[in-house]
Amino acid sequence: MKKILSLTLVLMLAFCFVACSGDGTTDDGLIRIGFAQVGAESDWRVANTNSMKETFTEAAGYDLQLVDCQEKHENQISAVSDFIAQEVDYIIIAAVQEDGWDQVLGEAKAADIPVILMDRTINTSDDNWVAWTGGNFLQEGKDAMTWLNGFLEEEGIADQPMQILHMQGQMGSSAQLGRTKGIEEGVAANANLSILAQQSGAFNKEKGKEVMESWLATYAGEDNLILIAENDDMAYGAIEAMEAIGIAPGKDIYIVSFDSSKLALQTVIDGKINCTVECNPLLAPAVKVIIDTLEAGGTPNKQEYVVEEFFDIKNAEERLETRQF
Ligand code: GYE
Repeated sequence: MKKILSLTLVLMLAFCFVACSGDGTTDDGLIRIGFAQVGAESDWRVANTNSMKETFTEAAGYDLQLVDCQEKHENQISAVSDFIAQEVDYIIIAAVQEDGWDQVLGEAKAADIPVILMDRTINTSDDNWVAWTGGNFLQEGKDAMTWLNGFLEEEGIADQPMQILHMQGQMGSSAQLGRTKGIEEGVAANANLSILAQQSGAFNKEKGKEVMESWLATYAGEDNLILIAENDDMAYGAIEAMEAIGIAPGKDIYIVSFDSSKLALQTVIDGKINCTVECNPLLAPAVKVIIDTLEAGGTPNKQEYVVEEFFDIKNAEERLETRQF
């Protein structure tokens, strides 16, 4: 009987040694990453998810657990709580909204799990996260307005009053807040520009189409309209709404959008989007640099902006072929 008992004990200990290792790494030595992704609302987001999956593979030494949070803050909070309970090695967040992070990130900190922010920034103490990488949304908004001013000059209509239909992204996300600020500042700085309507299309094509349909019902007869959509997908929806009633996108109504996917560059070449301001979703390699640095005991850069440009009829064609998303 004693023998059986001690054999059971040995087996139990052996099992525990293999299955549960105290620091949260898996028994197979993989680095465990919990990634709370916004959702799948746009081409940008899908490219971003793919970038993560392609970079953090098992072959490269990672165990990536990806949670699609369906654009809900509550889902992100529970995903992050689960990651803490599982004692993952790193938590990566692309945040649905800027606010509401203090408590759960305090818990991650207490559990000694480094939090890396990707794409979106959040409102919380800097001590609650290790590093951030992504685009400069305020700058993107400003770049859109600089481009627009130049375009209106070239078209010879810079002295005419122009009316902007401003379609915003997911409200409360840093991408929306930054771009909106840049756009509003640009409008305020040019006496010939005004915002005729402002509404969210939630960064998605269907919603973008709906919002444009409702705007067209009221404003289709107005002159000098410009649509500024805070991402390409909403612009695609708006283009469908315009074409359905015989309005030529890019001509009857000028269009500026953000992200610059391959499809957006093609739409520029087709003359339906006049400018798309770049935002790069292929952020996983930069996140990997952060993790590699931490694994080596180093300190990663706190904030790392990716380089961004814009595309219009002058450069879209030559850049389309090498475009990666
Ligand atoms: O522009 C939009 C996506 O946060 C930069 O989120 C990202 C934005 C991107 O849904 O298409």
